[in-house]
Amino acid sequence: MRPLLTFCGLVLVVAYACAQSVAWSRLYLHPNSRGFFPQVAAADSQGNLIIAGRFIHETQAFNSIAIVKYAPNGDWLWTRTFGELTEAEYAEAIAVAPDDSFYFAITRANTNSLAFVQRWSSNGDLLWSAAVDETVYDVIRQLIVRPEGGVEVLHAFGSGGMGFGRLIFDANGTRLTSNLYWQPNTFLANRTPVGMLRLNASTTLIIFVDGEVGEILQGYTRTYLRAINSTGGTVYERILSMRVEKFAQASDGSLYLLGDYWDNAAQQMRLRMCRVDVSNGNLLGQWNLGAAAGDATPDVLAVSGNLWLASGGWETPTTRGMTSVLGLPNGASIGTQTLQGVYRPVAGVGTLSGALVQLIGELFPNPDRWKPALQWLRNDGTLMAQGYLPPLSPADETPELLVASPDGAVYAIATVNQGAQNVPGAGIWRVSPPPTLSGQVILQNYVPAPAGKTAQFTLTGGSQTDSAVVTLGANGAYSLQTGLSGTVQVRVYVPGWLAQRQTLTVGNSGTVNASWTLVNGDANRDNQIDDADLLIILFNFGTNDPQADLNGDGAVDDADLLIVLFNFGTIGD
Ligand SMILES: [Ca+2]
Ligand SMILES: [Ca+2]
Ligand SMILES: [Ca+2]
Ligand SMILES: [Ca+2]
Repeated sequence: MRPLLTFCGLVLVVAYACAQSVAWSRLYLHPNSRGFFPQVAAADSQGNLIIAGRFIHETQAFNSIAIVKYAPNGDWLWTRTFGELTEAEYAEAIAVAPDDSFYFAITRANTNSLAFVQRWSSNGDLLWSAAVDETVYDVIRQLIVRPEGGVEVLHAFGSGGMGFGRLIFDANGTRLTSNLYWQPNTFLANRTPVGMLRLNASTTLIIFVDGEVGEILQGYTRTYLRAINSTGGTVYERILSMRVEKFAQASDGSLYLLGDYWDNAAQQMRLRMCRVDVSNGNLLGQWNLGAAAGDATPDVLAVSGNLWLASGGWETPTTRGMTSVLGLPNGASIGTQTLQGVYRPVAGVGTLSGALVQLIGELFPNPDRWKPALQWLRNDGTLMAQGYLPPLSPADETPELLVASPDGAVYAIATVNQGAQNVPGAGIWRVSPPPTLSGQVILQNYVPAPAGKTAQFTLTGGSQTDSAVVTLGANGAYSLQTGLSGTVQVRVYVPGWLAQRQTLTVGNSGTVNASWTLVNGDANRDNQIDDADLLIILFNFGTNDPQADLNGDGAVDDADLLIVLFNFGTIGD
């Protein structure tokens, strides 16, 4: 086996990432079929996994749909199928409702393609199925569950061109709204929907691409942001100078978009990002991802809080690879990773802890076969864990889907071939998050609330070190996810207090509770309390000097002097 994901160039901070914790893996083979191909997946509120895809009948030519549900412990719960023997069906989109029923979109391909919106119970009962047949071509792109009930549908349709529709179904399958935006009567006649974002109960943002602006053909495709109201009227429309493929909303409500544009100097398609204020469509920022230095494809965009992770595969005349960039809302990068070789970034998700997870495919030689790998990134850019997923087959395992479970784990899904039998199935891996330390950092003799103070954590396990700056919450509460496990020495330091070490036993996942009570009195911040600290208090006595005001009450007085005297001679860890 080749070394794990050889890094070249800059690396996302710590290269000492630990192996990740795979809770279980399964190979789902559809009974009485010649193969199952996973297409969409989602997790419900309990962490159950729902995968849907197409399966090939044993003797009939036209594939149909299978939906499979697994429990978080790996138990197979049920399989359901949908389709006709004389037509081919494809899974297009899935969205889980708060009651763990789910909406599901299917295409039935024929000379007239037909789309279906369906609702299934959490037990796998088909509650209703509504056909959508606007034109010859009908394919649903996206489903969004409406908090007030029902589902919003982004639909691609057309006949000799491509337009889009926004449809709304209520929870019982009645179509309430049909806003159809037909293809333009232009040379390309093409407005292809990319996705939608529900802004509030009455406004939805539609993202679509068009190779023309005002009927003039462009050198590369532009992206349109059109916010529509409840009757389909335009609230605003904006044009972005890139072709968007991926989008994700940040916790501050702004929208990140990842796409490509024609770079004249390089004579290549290069990656570009935008950040947009969705309330009015105004551009908050636009930047190019120059680290993906080649003909690049916008493959992955994931967001945690306001932090973004963007990845793209690229090619130059002499080499190829993939580049990932982790960055801030202003576009500044806090970490870049470039892998040279045949890699494919497949998907990325933010997780419960704030970590970002990326699913990568790597092509292995002799014989050529794809294998999936995962990377876990802390939101400060630290690579906490990475590794290949344990093999389910010696042949191709092509990574397809990545789902964040609400319990903090992720599900990675691949199309797995089985060598001699060559009946593909769905490989499923449940991967537990890296371990978390949590507890309290108690700042002794400190009057103000500790929330907002920062503590410096240094973790050492064997030859590996992980450093992090953690902002304390109410009562000094903290939480820190790390890639280190086993016997880990943890040192916590807050300037003004003495550092303290503890030796902890850290599992491959799960939470370790550990609290610290830090001794006050180190005015000069050299990690010991002695004459020097005493002199600082005495010298500033009667002032409000913040360094000498050890207890933080705004005055340098007897109380601060007593803190030093009481702890005099103490040395930190
Ligand atoms: Ca079929
Ligand atoms: Ca049709
Ligand atoms: Ca000192
Ligand atoms: Ca004081």
